[in-house]
Amino acid sequence: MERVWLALGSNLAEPLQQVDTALLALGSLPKTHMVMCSSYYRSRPLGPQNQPDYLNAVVALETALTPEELLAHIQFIELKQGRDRQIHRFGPRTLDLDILLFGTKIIATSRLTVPHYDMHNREFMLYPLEEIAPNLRLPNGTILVNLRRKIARNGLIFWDDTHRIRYW
Ligand code: PH2
Ligand code: MG
Ligand code: MG
Repeated sequence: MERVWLALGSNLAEPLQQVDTALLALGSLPKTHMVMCSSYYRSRPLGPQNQPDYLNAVVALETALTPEELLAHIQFIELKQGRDRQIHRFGPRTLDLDILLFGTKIIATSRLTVPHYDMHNREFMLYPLEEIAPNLRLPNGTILVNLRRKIARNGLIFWDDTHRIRYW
């Protein structure tokens, strides 16, 4: 089993429901267990500014799936939840599931880049990740806390007042 960290994002069609539904789907993947989920955060859009704020969160899973298998499953979950792949790369979406880390693997294929190529620049990935993995190191040895200390703040706040880590 490998410990995997996924980032969740939604800024269309009831983001709270989208992310809750995605958690249920992730929890029922084969050979996979949900471990924990960060609080839900509200973040300003990266990319075009004429789109709603995002709900972002990070989950930890234990899985015996391969990275490619997990990718296929999460893309299917995105599709089931109405993901339109035609829209702009940084445009609005009902659900985005990104693999941040897959154990200590470093993957660079045409379909997968792990660790996530831009996580070190994204407040909405680093803060939720640190909430559930405060002692994490990246595969190259970088300490997560040191990355988080360096990024510019961009107004990240909790989504609502029910913020808490959830454990399964
Ligand atoms: N995802 C994007 C583009 N911009 N902005 C925020 N705040 N959160 C996201 O998850 C996000 C984004 C493309 O995946
Ligand atoms: Mg994505
Ligand atoms: Mg993304």
